[in-house]
Amino acid sequence: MQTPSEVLNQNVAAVPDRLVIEKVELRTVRVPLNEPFETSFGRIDSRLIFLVAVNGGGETGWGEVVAAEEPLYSYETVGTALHVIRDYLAPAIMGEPLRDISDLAQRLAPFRGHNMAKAGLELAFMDLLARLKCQSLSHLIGGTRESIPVGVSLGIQPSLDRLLERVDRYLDLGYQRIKLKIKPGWDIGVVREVRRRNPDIMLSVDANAAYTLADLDHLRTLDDFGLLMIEQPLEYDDLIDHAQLQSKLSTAICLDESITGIKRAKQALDLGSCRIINIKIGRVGGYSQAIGIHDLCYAKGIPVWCGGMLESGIGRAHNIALASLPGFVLPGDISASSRYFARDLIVPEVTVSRDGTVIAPLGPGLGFNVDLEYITARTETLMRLEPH
Ligand code: OSB
Ligand code: MG
Repeated sequence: MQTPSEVLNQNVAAVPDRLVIEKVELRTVRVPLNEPFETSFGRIDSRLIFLVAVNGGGETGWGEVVAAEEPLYSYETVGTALHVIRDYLAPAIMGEPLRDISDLAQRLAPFRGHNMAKAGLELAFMDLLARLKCQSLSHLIGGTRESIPVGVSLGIQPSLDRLLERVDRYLDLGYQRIKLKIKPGWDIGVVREVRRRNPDIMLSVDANAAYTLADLDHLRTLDDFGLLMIEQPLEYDDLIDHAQLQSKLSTAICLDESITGIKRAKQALDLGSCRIINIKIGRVGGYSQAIGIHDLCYAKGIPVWCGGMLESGIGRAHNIALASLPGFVLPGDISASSRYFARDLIVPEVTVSRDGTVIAPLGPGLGFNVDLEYITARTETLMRLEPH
């Protein structure tokens, strides 16, 4: 059987003759969140969504840069990504014909880091290719699953009662897994109570790097609660301490922040730093890296799942396509549009069915319509870039 990487190379190798990117449009769009989202590193009330549109071959492809406004989850921000795409990345891919996806990746490779900026362009390019080939993104990358299991990530709440109410609400809606954001002071007691009331649910926690190895004994208490995983307990760029911690915990560690590409994923598995990987297309720099990590884990029997960054429907549609690959065996952080926003940037909005799944659409590209009218109404910055 072909791996998704092989399918991708085969499908995308045949770029329509001389595909030239003629224009790149960058825009930021502010959308309010239905409720504030709080993690160990901060709290936000709205999302400044960064959209990328690329034109070529008479079509437009859409992508999203998932960076936040502040460098808290990652050093990248909306501001750094605007700068890097405008001044370096977009000029490197416009004008000259592109042969295939690896050609695009090669043109971006000389620029170090800035994975979210690179991914935004790659996503838009992949949507463009899929549209030109009249194929869904899921099919283009070798997806095998039409129905994607999903969970919900619940931020730190003002009170335990409020968290318990949210847990009940999302379980009632069908979500297959509940993930609780934790930090020192909002951890053991909260997890104990959620578990006591819901003995059989798939439950996990995400610390967003809020602990150190000095917290070993504290973190070990989490072993009592039958958690599916503990996500990124230690520093954001660490593999070594996580390997030590994993050797002393029975619960699986899942790495998020620390896995920035295929090479880091290999190192993490070799070191024993985790038993599960959260794949986010933005954090790893695009589809090629994301699919490569998937293939590596699939070959080794390591479960992966698709993480989220409170994306608009455009980023979410890409996540849905990615999560249709066979190795995405655990529920992703791919929730319904209504869990985040009163109105999404795509039509129809993403919905979660009673069995806790979302459907990977079959239409060309993203498979959703981009709501340009609403996007335009909420646009704060718009930049049109053309080859010089
Ligand atoms: O660590 O997974 C994370 C949101 C923003 C930044 C980091 C993370 C998250 C989430 C929410 O957990 C996932 C989502 O529902 O999009
Ligand atoms: Mg995380």
